[in-house]
Amino acid sequence: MKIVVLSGAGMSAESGVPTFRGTDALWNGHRPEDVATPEAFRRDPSNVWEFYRARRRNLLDVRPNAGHLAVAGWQDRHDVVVATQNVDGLHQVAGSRTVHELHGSIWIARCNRCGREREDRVAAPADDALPTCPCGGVERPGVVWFGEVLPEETVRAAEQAVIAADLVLLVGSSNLVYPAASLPLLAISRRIPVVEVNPEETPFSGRVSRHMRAAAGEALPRFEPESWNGPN
Ligand code: BJW
Ligand code: ZN
Repeated sequence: MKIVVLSGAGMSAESGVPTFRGTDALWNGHRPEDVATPEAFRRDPSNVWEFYRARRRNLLDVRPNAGHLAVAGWQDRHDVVVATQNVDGLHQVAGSRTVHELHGSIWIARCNRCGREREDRVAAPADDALPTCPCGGVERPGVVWFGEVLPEETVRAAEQAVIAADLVLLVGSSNLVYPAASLPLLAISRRIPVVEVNPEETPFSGRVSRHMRAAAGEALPRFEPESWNGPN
């Protein structure tokens, strides 16, 4: 069976990673326009790095949860592709082999001048200085901010996986941010079954084949893709 898992911040919530929207969420303490836009980085790169370094520090202590592990476990029996909006890398740590990171990775630093990318698995350099590239440019977190284009190849690969899927799981996203939210719509428009796992309603809850109102770490280990046989 070809399964595509479309995941958002709720997938990692039970690992202790804050979501973006809702109580105690990231966008309550920080305005996205101050920390997650190219303009914010141009204005105050240190402030933006401080936000991402704090998140990196939190992530260094974090492990995949039962939801990530369930998804990785399905690979024994199924062809599983993950397309995630998350930048935390937890699907890969859990063992998922095909992961398309639609919004990039918090563990990548990219030069703002020449575009060189490097893996950067530290919370902060010793002196808290801005990281720089050998070319002299300032590096930025390798994530996709508001107003930026998503990596084209990654989006194309995710779309192709969705089109070919027998079953799509939509896990832990508010489905408010585009173009990532176009992926479940693509599945719905092709009449591919979509199972949503989210304790809350989203704009797509009324349009999916089944809405499991539960946390990812509870619902996914119980979910057996092979016994999916239509809405109930
Ligand atoms: C659980 C749970 C548990 C809790 N188990 N579930 C149309 C109108 C207006 C604006 C736009 C539009 N179309 C596009 C835009 C612009 C914008 C956008 O979409 N804005 C909307 C907010 C309106 N999009 C963009 O700017 C994108 N780029 C773009 O469109 O480029 C085109 C372009 C064209 C021409 C010129 C230039 C550009 C880029 C968007 C990038 C988003 N980036 C961020 C930050 C990434 C880096 C980082 O991590 O810091 O990505 S924003 C933030 O939101 C992050 C997330 O990936 C993303 C989505 O959030 P997600 O994952 O859905 O999390 P939450 O918190 O919203 O929801 C959590 C859910 O989990 C909830 O439903 C809970 O109930 C649930 N949950 N616990 C299961 N245990
Ligand atoms: Zn450079």
